[in-house]
Amino acid sequence: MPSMTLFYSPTSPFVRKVMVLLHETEQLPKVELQEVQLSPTSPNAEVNAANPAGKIPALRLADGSLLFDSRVILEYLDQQHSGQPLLAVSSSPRWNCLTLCALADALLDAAVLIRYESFLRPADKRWDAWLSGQQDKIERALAHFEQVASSLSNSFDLAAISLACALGYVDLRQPELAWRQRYPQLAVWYAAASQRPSLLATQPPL
Ligand code: GSF
Repeated sequence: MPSMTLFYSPTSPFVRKVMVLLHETEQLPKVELQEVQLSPTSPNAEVNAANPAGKIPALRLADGSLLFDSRVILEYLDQQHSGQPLLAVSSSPRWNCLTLCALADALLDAAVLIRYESFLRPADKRWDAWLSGQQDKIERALAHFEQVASSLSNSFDLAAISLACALGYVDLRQPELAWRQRYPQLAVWYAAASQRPSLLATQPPL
């Protein structure tokens, strides 16, 4: 019997992070999915009531309290299972993991903003310099992950979940980016990571 409700969309990369963690930690039965459609220009009233930022994911707990955003939800759910924690407890690996999580989320923020600017905004109002500024953030983040690819934790931790979901979203929305040619070590890491059952089960619909 599910005790929590997740505001959900199958194409949201931030929601996907939560779904991957639920798979990895065998907590899927605890969560009921409430599918919503939303964008900054067509908000969802229920999501606005759950999260004043009007964004998903948001998680309603059994006592009615609400958690957002995705990083908070990941940390909460990581404390609700008895397996190996996906966020290191000791200080140096912990801060390293959280910093990589933040960079993967920054990459995703830029990719989502580009999606809104190019898909939602009327073509005659598009701002090319702003779009290329966001694209540069994606490129710098990919270059950083290429540098650290060989030291990415062998265990599939919160940083790995965030990075894999970010790369999956780049492939979905910018298939022409061809990042694998420029970042070969990252490509090798992602090729292996994306075969995990948790990632295969949460692939966004095309
Ligand atoms: C970002 C969530 C987000 O942008 C988090 O949860 O980590 N920092 C937040 N969610 C998008 C959907 S998506 O593209 O994953 C969202 O809810 N957008 C609606 C809006 O009004 O921006």
